[in-house]
Order: sequence, then structure tokens, then C-alpha cells
Amino acid sequence: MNEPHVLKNSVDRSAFYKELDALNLAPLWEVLKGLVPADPRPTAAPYAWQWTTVRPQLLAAGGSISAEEAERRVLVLENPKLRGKSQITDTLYAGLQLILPGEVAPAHRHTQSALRFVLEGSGGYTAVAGERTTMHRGDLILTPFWTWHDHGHDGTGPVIWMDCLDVPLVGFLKTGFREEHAEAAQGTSRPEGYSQAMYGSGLLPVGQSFGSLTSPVFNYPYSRTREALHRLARTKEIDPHLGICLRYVNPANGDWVMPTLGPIMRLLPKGFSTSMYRSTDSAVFVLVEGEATIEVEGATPVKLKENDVFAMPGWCAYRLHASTGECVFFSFSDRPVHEKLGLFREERR
Ligand code: 1HN
Repeated sequence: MNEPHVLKNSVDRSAFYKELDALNLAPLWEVLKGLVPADPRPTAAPYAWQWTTVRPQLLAAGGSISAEEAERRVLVLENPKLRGKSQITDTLYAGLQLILPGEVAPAHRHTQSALRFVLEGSGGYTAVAGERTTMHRGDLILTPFWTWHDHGHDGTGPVIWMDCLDVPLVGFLKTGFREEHAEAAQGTSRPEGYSQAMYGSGLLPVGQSFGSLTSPVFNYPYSRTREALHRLARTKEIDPHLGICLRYVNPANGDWVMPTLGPIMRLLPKGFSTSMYRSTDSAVFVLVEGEATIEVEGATPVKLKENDVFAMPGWCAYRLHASTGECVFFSFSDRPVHEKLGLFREERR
């Protein structure tokens, strides 16, 4: 048998720790529980931005800087617990972008993936990888990583959308690359509607194989999404925790539309309250139609109106309630990453 181990100076370790510190060494036992917590502890707080407050500031930005000078005229939605970091949650970026008639936001590409959710206006367009698409309220437009993209506006009145990016995640991985296009507006090689017809109509071209990471469709028009949700609302099959909740799909493989961002659209019938739910992914909600409340466990319920934005940190329990008529929520989250890494968990109460 070995002799029991005797500690020499267990009471005052500070001199020892100083010695370690000078050698860029640190004792794990002082930080172990913090490194490996019992459950997720997001830094971000749940938080709502009201459209009626933010929209005038965005229009003021329109009077203060051109889209060309700004490159992207965006007000970043910064989580109050993560100020100065351009993060709406611990892993997600979101901002509201304004483009005015005649402006061009010049073409570039980067390894960050982006979704755009259109909030207001018509006549705006985004060109992605050689094809242009016109934006309408409620449309979801993808700019997959490393695809050239520029925005413009041939119509009248302001066009506003929410940019949703995986900037914090790509920053953490230190995998950011970016390039400017030689031309402000990239040329197009396919007519508008080409991708929709070829890949987004319940059909796929015979004999073509697909890279699996991003959807070949890049505009998911709200007219179609809305039609689907409202048709399903006439049935009684409603998930008690999620409502009528559909994810946008890559038609080539049934997966999420992008590897890092998972967009979702859901309808809650009039008066419907979801049961308390939480999941590891952090999410950003936008109320698209109706009036709703979001109740985060332990906090006062927050009332939302159309185009209000809500940041939901991961592992926060919440319920959604359709206050007056039925309501429609858009949301996006980092769930595809959690799923691919085997980290996704949810709790239904
Ligand atoms: C970006 O490329 C756009 O293309 C918008 O409209 C917002 C925020 C961070 C990094 C890249 C755009 C962005 C962005």
C-alpha cells in the first residue's frame, strides 16, 4: 500500500499561483466548474426592440449617410449585455438595413453566411451569385457563404430588412475572409426567377448533383409561406410547444437552408399560448403579423407588434401567446450548428 499523500502548503497557495502565472500556467481546479457548467449560461439577455422606435432612427441614418458610403447602411441590434460586440445573442448577429430609391449597396462576398428577412417596402432587390431577386415584405432571401451579393432599389420609398448573420460564430472560429467585387453591381447571368423555377417548385433538374451545404433556392417568398401556414391553421394538429412551426428547407437534401443559420416561420391561432419550452440554440424572433406576447420564465411578459424584434438567448424557457387574432413569427437561430455537432437539446414542459 502507498503512504497517504500529505499536502505541504495547502492553506496559502498564492505564492505558488504567482509562480505559475509568470510561466503562463494556470490551475484548472480554480476554474473547472465555470468551464464545464451544469447547464448553459448565456451572457446575452432576452430583449425586445420596437419597430416604432427603431424605424425612425434607421430613416435618420438614411439622411445622414448614403448606402454607397456606408457600404451597408445598417443599425446593428446589440444585445444590452453584449454592447460593442455587434451581437444580438452570444452566437448571432442581426441588424436592420435601409436602402433608398436609386441606391446600390456594392457587391462583395465573405465566408459569413447571411439571411435577409424583408420588413418593409417594395422595389428593392438583392443579386446573389449572378441572379437578381425582388424583395417583398416577409420574403426570406439567402446569401450563402462566399457568394457575391449586392443590393439595389429601383422603386419608391424606403426598403428595410433584417440581416441575420453567423458573424460571432465565424469570428470565434477565426475563419473570416472577404473580397470586394470589381463592379458595384455584379452582372447577372440568369433571369430573375430562374432558381425558383429550377429548384423551388417541387421539382429538381434531372441529372444534376448538388453540394449539400446550402440551398439552391435563394428567395423563399412570403406569399407561398403564408399560404402554407394559413392552410395548416385550418387543421387541428398544432404542436403545443411550437404552434404551427415550419423550417425553411434545402429542397436538394431536406436539410436546413444553410449550415449555420436555421430560419423558421410559425403561426399561432387566435388566443393560442405555447407551453413553456427551451432549447440550446439562441434565436431572434420577428413578429410578422398580428399581436403577441413573449413570456420568458421569471420575467414580465413583453408585448410585441408587427416588425418588433426579440432576442432569445439559448436555454431560456419561454412561451409565446397570440394576443388578439392569429399571429405569425419569423425566427432564425444557430440550431443547424447545434444539431450537426450533436449539441442540440430541448426541454418541453
Ligand atoms: C453584410 O455583408 C451585409 O451584405 C449586411 O448586406 C450586414 C453585417 C456584418 C457583415 C457583413 C450585406 C453585414 C454584412
